[in-house]
Amino acid sequence: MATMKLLYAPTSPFVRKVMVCAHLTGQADQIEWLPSAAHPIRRDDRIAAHNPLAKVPTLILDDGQSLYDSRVICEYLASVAGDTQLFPADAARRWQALMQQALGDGLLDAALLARYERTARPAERQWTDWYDAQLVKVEAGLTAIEAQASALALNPTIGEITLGCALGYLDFRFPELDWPARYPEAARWHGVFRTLPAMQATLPHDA
Ligand SMILES: N[C@@H](CCC(=O)N[C@@H](CS)C(=O)NCC(=O)O)C(=O)O
Repeated sequence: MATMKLLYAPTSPFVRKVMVCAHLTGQADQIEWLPSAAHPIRRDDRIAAHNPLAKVPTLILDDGQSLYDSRVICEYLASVAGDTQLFPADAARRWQALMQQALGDGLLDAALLARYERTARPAERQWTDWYDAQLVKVEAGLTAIEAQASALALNPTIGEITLGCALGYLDFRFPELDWPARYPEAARWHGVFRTLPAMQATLPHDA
């Protein structure tokens, strides 16, 4: 029985982080997935009623309390399930996982800004320098992932989940970057990580 509702989009990499955590902690069937249309310009009142930022993911608990953003929701799901793998207690592993999450989230923020520049802004107002600068952040993020790829695990923390969702988003929305050709260690890890059942069950797709 569903005890939580998630305002979600099947294309969102931040929603995917939450869905992967829900699968890994055995809570996917306790979540009712509520469709929404998050957009930087067109505010979706269905989301705004629960999150002033009107972004997905937004989780609504049984008592009506809402939780956002993906970082908070993922940690909430791990805590409710008594999971100690996703957010390790050991200090060194915890900071590493949280840093990896920050890296993946930051790469995604830049990729999303680049995509919004091309898809949400009228063509005559688009700024190539802005777009290119976001892609510089994406490439620098990929370089950082490549440098640590040999240490990435398949029994994931929130760090690996976020990096997996970030790389999956680039495959989905920026195939022309062909990042696997230039970051072979990251590509090798992601090639196996993407086959995990929780990743396969949450592949992004246009609605
Ligand atoms: N830091 C947030 C980012 C969430 C985010 O940017 N979500 C996008 C969809 S992928 C969104 O709702 N965009 C609408 C907007 O920018 O207003 C998180 O981790 O959940």
